[in-house]
Amino acid sequence: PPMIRRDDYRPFGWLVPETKLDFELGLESTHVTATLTVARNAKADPAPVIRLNGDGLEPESVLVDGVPATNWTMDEGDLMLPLTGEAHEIRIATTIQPSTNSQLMGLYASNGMLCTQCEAEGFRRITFFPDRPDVLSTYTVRMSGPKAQFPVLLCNGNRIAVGEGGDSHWAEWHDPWPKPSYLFALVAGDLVARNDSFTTMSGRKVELNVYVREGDLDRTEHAMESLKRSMKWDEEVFGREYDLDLFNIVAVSDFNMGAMENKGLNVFNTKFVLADPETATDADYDGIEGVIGHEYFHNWSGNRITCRDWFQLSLKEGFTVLRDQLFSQDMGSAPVKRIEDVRILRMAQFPEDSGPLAHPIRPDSYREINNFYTATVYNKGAEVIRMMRTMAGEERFRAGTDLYFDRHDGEAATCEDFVEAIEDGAGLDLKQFRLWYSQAGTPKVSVSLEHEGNTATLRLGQVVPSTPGQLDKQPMPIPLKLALFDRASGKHGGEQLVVLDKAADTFTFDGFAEKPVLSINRTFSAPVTIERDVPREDLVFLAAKDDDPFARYEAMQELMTGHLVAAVSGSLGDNDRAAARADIARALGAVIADATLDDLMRGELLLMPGQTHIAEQMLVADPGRIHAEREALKAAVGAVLAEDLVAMHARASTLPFTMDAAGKGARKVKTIALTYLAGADPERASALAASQYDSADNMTDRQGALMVLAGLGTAERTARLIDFYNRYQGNALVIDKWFALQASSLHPQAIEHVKALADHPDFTLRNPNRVRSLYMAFAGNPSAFHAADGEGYRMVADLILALDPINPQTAARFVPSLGRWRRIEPGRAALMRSELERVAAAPHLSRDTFEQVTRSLD
Ligand code: B3K
Ligand code: ZN
Repeated sequence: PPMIRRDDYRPFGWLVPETKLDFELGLESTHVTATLTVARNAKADPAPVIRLNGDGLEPESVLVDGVPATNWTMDEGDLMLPLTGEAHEIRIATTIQPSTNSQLMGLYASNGMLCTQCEAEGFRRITFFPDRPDVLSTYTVRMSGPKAQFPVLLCNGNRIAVGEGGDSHWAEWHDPWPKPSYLFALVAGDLVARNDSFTTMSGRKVELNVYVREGDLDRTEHAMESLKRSMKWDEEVFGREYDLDLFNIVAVSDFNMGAMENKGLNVFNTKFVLADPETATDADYDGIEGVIGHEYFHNWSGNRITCRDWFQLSLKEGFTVLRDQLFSQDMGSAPVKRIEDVRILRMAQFPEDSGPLAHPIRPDSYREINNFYTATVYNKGAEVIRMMRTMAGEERFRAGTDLYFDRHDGEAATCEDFVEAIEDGAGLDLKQFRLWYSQAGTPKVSVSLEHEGNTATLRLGQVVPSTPGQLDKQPMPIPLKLALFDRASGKHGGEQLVVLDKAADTFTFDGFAEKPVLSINRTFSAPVTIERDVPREDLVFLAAKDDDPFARYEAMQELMTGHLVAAVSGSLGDNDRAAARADIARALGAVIADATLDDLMRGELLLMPGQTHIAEQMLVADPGRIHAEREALKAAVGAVLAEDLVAMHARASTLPFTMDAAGKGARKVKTIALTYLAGADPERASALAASQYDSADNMTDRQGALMVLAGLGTAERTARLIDFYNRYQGNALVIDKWFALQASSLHPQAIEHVKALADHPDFTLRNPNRVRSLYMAFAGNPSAFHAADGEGYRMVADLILALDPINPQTAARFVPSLGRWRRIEPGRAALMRSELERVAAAPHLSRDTFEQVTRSLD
């Protein structure tokens, strides 16, 4: 497959002001007639032939200005049609088969309904079209089909006409806003809606619907409330108002990702719509609020202003992730949300940035764009824009985004357009800052603090590591929020922002009779790795006293990570190990006892660093040893703090179920207590977990208890797993949890459990949620996936090979876990590599999997 390059961008030779689509709907076969009005694009090179992209389509008839055309040719699935005049009308008919569309791109059948997914290049699987984001067109769509099978017919924009005849009916929709083809959507099915409305700041009354299958309606309240909150928040915080009279959300159970921001018709994975306390956890509720917000916010950052080409993806995704993060921060606990977002970044993006698939947030080339919907483009993209906001301050940043929305409304824009608008609107000089868009790799910042007389001297250095295709890097501006604490009083004289924009720099601070304690990269002001030699007592100090909650969390993490890295590298004697564990247990004990903390934050401070994060600190990691040391620390802490943990569990258990911060916090610390206890005293933890499970009146408690039980070899385990399955049989989202809990468990036989579950009658490769619930959970379970004999690697490679012909987009998502081989100890690395080679050697690999495997082996 060819390599597409950012530098090769050329505007399209034709404009498509109007698009008319006619769908005769059927699950087996749908007939599509597309009528395009095209006109020469004065801003592009003359194009005698128009390229209409197609993927697996055959033209049944091609008419130009009403006359059958015979001079067209096919090029790699695309239809090439010579055109002589300035403007024409092209009409093309095709027939597609939704029910055999297992890729879930284009028009496909899910559970008896029809729906679409067009981003990035799915529209070309529906009809021939210039399927690129810089071709904006106004759509009018007519659809007809059997009334009984498809009582609900939905499309973008507004419904302008309906009619019926015999068993069939039709609807016509018009979307007044010009849009690229990737934002097209159509849904037809037997659906019911929760209906509501929102009145915008200028007084427009918008009808809101959340469409689901009959029986799911009573689980849509949270989605609807989240939507209304999103609409209000975007008006208040970004000045953005909704621009149609109708906003529809449809939930479908077969979906490749979370959701899709189609204009006026968002299509969602059921996982991000359906919730009630009996079946959804607190994390599920938060996920729904975040994704509903994310897709809604795309209406401005993505739809009103779209991307010129797919290299600019972070223009809409990075910015929209930042917007959804800020929204969730405002809806709940801001510090806890920030900590969660940093944890995701470190878990998903840092490894990407330090591995074979590293790429800048604005990539330079790709073979398959679906492979670039990554944590780098999304989450690091959000961090990059967040840094601009930190440097400008909220008010000036808002002036920048106002200018951006104003200047580029209705356009297909670039990342450069965004940076310029922030520069002009916020009054920032971002010349050097643009490197964040072009350089991949997580910068390493070295930090040391010296003290002499009354002066503290801070020495900072930065290195941006080499990444594939980028060997030499330039220093980037790195905004670091910091504070210097007086040891005696536990106070600091104010937070400061320093911007490190050289390879090395020195900053001095006067007025310190004694060496202060440094708190740096507060709120995680820059997405970098801090490298410093810091005494454990300073970390204990910050963990207890820092007034920035993020910095407190960070100090706790550093305390545990530092110890685990030392322990794994074998540089610790028995005494050092015991001393470190004692310090950690004492710090954690102080967190349990600290009455000033709320439980949500307490839970964050009690979390152990994940195995991926620990592995990231080492050049080559031994997953077996990391796992062993991490479990040993957990057990040691659990033993020392057993009574405190049991008391915390008991205290939190007395709170009745509520959805406020107190209720959520109580549930969070309960399960954390069980986790530590399970390491120290499995029998006691098992009994406590079983009683939490049995008395649970909500999914958070039930799932948390079952998660702990699933990892233990106790009698309570099997009975609860069976109970859970029987209780929720038929509820796909909950059965997904049942698969995931077992696949991610600490149980020594987890690998055998996964094999058995793959043969379970409820398992299928055709539903992405189910595939992810078993195999993503497994690939993220270090002790099972990294089994020393390579069995885990073999299973994931087998999955990739089996899934690739069915759903290449989802199959390719499993490659990165094997692609980490260079950072793993040599024995396992060889096994991982040979599995990648086995995949690479398979015939007929999809473009998706081929690209990921090749990059991982290079
Ligand atoms: N824009 C879509 C993602 C489409 C992914 C295509 N492989 C959802 C989102 O980011 O909001
Ligand atoms: Zn998005």
